[in-house]
Amino acid sequence: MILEILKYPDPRLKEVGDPVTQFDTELHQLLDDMAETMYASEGIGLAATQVGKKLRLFVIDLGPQDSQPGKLLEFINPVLSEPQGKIAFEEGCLSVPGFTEEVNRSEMITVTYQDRFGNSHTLRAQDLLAVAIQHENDHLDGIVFVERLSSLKRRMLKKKIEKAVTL
Ligand code: Y12
Ligand code: CO
Repeated sequence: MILEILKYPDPRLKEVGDPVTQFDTELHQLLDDMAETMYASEGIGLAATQVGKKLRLFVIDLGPQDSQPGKLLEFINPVLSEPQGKIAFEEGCLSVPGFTEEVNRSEMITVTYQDRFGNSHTLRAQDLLAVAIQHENDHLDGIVFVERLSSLKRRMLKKKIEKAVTL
């Protein structure tokens, strides 16, 4: 089922997700629906907060990479650590359609997370995957990339968004 994606500045995007405690069919359905919604919207990442679910989980599929086909990744109760390096990346978000801005992130991070069955994993991620994980993890803390911009860039982008909404 395709879910409705909340659009910035919907106040529900500011909610902090609760840890997932039940690894049941309801969770599996939500993960499947989120993946379907992400693919239908041509996105590469989607967090539960963006579909109005106050839970700590997100899905990512970066699409084909280095002649390998795209792979759906599911992260539940992620915890980020060991940030290394800096990267400035032009980010977009399905909750802020039509707008992109350069955001400063860590180039490399470690993420510890659970899969849909509750098993724990650790992944060292870099470049685009590291950026995607940081972007999606921010959503779980109620942070949209707009809030990561310098105050000048943020004010300019907010004005552009307000203008687009009232058109
Ligand atoms: C790097 C940076 C940010 C992320 C987070 C995930 N972001 C997205 O999935 C962005 C999707 C997106 C899709 C758009 O729609 C189409 O391309 C058809 C789009 O364009 C418009 O809305 C006009 C903008 C963003 C991961 C990795
Ligand atoms: Co986003």
